[in-house]
Amino acid sequence: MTLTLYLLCPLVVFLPLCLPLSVPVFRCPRIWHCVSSSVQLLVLLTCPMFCCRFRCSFLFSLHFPLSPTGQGRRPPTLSLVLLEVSSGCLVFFSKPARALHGNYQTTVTSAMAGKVVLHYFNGRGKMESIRWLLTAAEVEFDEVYLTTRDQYEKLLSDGALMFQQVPMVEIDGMKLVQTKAIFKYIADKYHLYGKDIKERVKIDMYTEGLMDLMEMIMILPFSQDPKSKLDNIETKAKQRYLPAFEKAVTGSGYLVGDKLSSADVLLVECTLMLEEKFPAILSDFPNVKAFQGRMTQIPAIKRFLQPGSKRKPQPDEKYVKTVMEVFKLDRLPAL
Ligand SMILES: N[C@@H](CCC(=O)N[C@@H](CS)C(=O)NCC(=O)O)C(=O)O
Repeated sequence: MTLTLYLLCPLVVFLPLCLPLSVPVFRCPRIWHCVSSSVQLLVLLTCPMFCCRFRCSFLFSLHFPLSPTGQGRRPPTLSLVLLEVSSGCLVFFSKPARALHGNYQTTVTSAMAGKVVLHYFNGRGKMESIRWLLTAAEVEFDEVYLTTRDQYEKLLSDGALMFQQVPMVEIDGMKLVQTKAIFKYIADKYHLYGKDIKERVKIDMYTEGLMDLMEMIMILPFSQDPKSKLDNIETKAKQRYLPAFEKAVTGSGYLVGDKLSSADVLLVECTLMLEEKFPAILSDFPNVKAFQGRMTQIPAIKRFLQPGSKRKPQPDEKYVKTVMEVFKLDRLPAL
């Protein structure tokens, strides 16, 4: 519905003006200006591929309307300028326009610049560990937030989501899906994935364990009875996971080998997540607490923890609502 309105909007604005004056339409530079602007706007609306170009020509035509009669360039009247500016605003600031063109431009300009682009919701979910890892590797990234079903369907129809799921990350000319695969690729590329296969398998074991634990916390906002789940998470964290990490972070101070790896980055993210839910949980795990203290002093991580960074807050109702709308879920799944 919104998309239809969005497509019709330039017609609604321009046709009443153009139709009564359509003869002899090409003699009058002003009318020509109107018609050409309408066409430009229509193309801009229907064809995101050309939106940058047409935005430019649209703005250009504001200043120099061209007439095919050779009467040349004339400044448009104030009323024409106001008309175009207001219809332009309608178009550019409408919700679907922002979704389609904003995302399109972010993707094109970032991908062309070789920048990493993350496609996910404006929330933590499965993407947050990837944000953490890119941050630790000091890799800049852009984000395209999924806010509407239309955007998700566009990704599907573009064939960008191999299993119809996000997270999806554009990197090195590829569109990667599957969180763990993406995580490993980034870890490997930025030398956060151990020095040999023995280190790598250890990093994988820690990573899998941490992801299992974090997944339990991640799905809480989508659970029908989150309170009862919390007790179970706390018990598992204290009895199963934290004791293993308490042993592992002695020695070099890193989980694996003698340098930072993706598993360390994940552990610091996980400990902070646990403390949000259970503030005193690390009191019985002094080595893990000390590890967290060291890791949060790493400059890139320290910056990430400051307000205004790309780190996402804990999920709220708006985030849950958006996820449910995008995936067309009418009620919380029985998790
Ligand atoms: N194994 C996948 C699972 C991804 C996943 O479940 N993504 C959710 C959003 S967090 C999704 O796209 N769900 C839509 C669906 O499964 O149809 C991964 O780890 O990336």
